[in-house]
Amino acid sequence: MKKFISLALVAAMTASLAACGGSSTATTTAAADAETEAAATESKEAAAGEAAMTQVEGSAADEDPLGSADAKIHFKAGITGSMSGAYAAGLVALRNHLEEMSNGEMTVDIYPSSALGNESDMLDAVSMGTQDMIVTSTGPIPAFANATANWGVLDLPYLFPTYETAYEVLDGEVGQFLLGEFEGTGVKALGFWENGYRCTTNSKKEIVHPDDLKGMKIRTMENKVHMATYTVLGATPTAMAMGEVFSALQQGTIDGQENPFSITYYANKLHEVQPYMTENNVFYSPSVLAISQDVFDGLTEDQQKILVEAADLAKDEQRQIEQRMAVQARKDMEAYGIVISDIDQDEWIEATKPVYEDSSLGIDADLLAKIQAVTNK
Ligand code: EAX
Repeated sequence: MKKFISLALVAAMTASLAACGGSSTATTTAAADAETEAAATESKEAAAGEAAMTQVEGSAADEDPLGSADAKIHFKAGITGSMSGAYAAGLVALRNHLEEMSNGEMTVDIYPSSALGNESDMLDAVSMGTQDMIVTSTGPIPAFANATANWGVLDLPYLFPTYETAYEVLDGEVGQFLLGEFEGTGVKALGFWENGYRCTTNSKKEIVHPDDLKGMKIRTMENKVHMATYTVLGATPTAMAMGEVFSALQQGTIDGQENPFSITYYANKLHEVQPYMTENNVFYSPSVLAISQDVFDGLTEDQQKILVEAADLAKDEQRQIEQRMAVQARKDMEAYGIVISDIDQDEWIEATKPVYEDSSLGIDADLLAKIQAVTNK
């Protein structure tokens, strides 16, 4: 049984000690002892191979996937990760805003763990109106429609040096232009959420330098920019749907994969089959919350306004939750016994530069220039 020690619990213990009015020193010491004790228990459990998957503030791990049964409108939303991941957390945040702002009229029913299929299939289902909502990575988007082919620019390695530059681009002119590219595809993109900084995991050895990847079969998303990147790094990229990754790693048909800490650990528990992780942050990867255009058009103007506003509120919360998960996942994974390697990022940036010269990827030079005008400021 996975032991959950909620950070909120430790914070509450600290707060209640402080509220007892004890002397500040005594309170601080007692609170610190409580926190140390909790951390010690956590790491003992984790070291015993039973990861204490520490829930972060905003986690949806204990939430019901289905929204309020009393709601009149249920948006059926598909994701590949479990309820413990940052996508589910964002959808629960969206649900809470929707139920409150619509007086319970609208809600979100979450279908996690690829229950509705892989991201490419779910995107098609949303465009056909057989699925209401999706939170997807950018993985399948460049190949989804002619109009969205230029999304590949967002998948370039080491494009966004910080979260802040990513948000400035995604919430600004370039991001809004790309969201608009879905116009006429049957999908309405409601905003950029967060997938995270994607790192490499594997079952064989520590990866510190790009050369260490030589000959390794690394699962990537079905995304040509990501595949080109792992090719120039010397690996053999193997495109595969997320739902198949855990068993492929377990059977050894692939040596590794690449995903943010939050997706690797919280959403898919890949730490159970991946003893090595490298914090190389090769891609900052956005995700997208999208709704079927037909479903959106079927809402009243007020309902549409509420949905757009709720999605924007949930966007900021989801990004913060993803970042909290990224930090906590590294701590939990190290406590579990995963070997996590840090790298010299300049070495990796240099090694992936040829991807920017690969004309077969069809990267839109103007869009790239606009992005780099922000990121190189
Ligand atoms: O969008 O497929 C992937 O690696 C994605 O990061 C995952 O499905 C979440």
